[in-house]
Amino acid sequence: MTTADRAAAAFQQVYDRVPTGIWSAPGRVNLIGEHTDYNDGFVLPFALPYRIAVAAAPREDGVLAVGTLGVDGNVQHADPFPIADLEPGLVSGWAAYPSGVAWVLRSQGITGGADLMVAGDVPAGAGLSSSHALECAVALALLGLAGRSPDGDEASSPTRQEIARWVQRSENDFVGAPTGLLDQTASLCCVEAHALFLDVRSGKSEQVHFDAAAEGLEVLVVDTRASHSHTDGGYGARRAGCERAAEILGVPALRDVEITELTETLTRLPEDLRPLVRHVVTENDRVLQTVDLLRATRLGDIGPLLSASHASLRDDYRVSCLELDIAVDAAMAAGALGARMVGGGFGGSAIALVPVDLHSAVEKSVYAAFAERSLPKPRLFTAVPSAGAGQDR
Ligand code: GAF
Repeated sequence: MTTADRAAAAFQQVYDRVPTGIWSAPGRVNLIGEHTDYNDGFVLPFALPYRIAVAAAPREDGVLAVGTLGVDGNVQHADPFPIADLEPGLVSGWAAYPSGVAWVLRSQGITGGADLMVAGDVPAGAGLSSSHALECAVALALLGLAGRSPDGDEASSPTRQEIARWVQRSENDFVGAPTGLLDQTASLCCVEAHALFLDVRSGKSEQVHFDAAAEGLEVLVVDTRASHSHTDGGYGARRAGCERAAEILGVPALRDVEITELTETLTRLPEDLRPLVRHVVTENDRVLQTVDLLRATRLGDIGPLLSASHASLRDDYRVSCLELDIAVDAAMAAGALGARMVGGGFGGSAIALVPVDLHSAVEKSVYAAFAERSLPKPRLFTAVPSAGAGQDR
């Protein structure tokens, strides 16, 4: 049964009617370009084959009702809430994500109530963007019910990038996580067999062909099972540090710091901000180098850039953790061409670029490294660039 089928079946059981439609959105991994999005920089994510599906039908009373189907087959219900009354701070926990989307869409004139049923298989809390997949699927469902799906012909049809910005606002202002645009854009705009090269400042993007298997390689994801959150202080502190540095340097964002002038630029900053700036500037450059290699069908050569990204996130940006470092080191020791943590950090997942014939060796090495330290067994899977969000039926 697909996630869409599971959402539809649970919808029918709980609401005793057939859903009007089913929309779904994927989680993502970011090949490279971490903590660059809120600095107006470059990112290069691709969508995972794991998705969150939302079965939906309109209601006449302006109320948003949301149920979510757990792995145990039980449905958890959020308290039904009138959309007109939604305000930041009134809804907490997982229900804040769908509610925040309804709240932001209300400001776009979408005020109709809805029954929603959520089902999915994006690993939660793994730094693979399950919450953004949920938000994007809910956004498409509410827009679809209102006849304003993206890619439509009507003037009122929003673009996918517009929807990504609305979802970001719901996350920043309603959920209270000061995240950038990477994850929503990845979930909404990625396409199969490609990575999405996005210039966050201009919104310009390019679908870069990405076929690891054709080069005898794979992207192995290691979900360390170390939990993380972007609503506690660590993520916000890094972001605030970047904004402070940009202000001191008199530039709109760290994107504007030239790598050729980095050494001199750093001397104009207080010591605590220098590593943050060094990470952002060098990471943007690594994204550009990676894109050039992918365009030249030289995926096998991006390994050192991935590993340099990890070192920079670990030593300069200081958002890695023991489990992520262990995963990266164990993968490299067994022959991975490059490896790095992905997402915001402090837990979550790492990726490794692995020659297919070394898959088992890398897997064994990672499992052994975790077992040696008595850490919970990580979850490993091969990530294949998959389709972005859309209507299933
Ligand atoms: C998290 C955030 F949600 C993204 O916006 C991005 O900043 C990422 O961390 C780090 O690159 O996933």
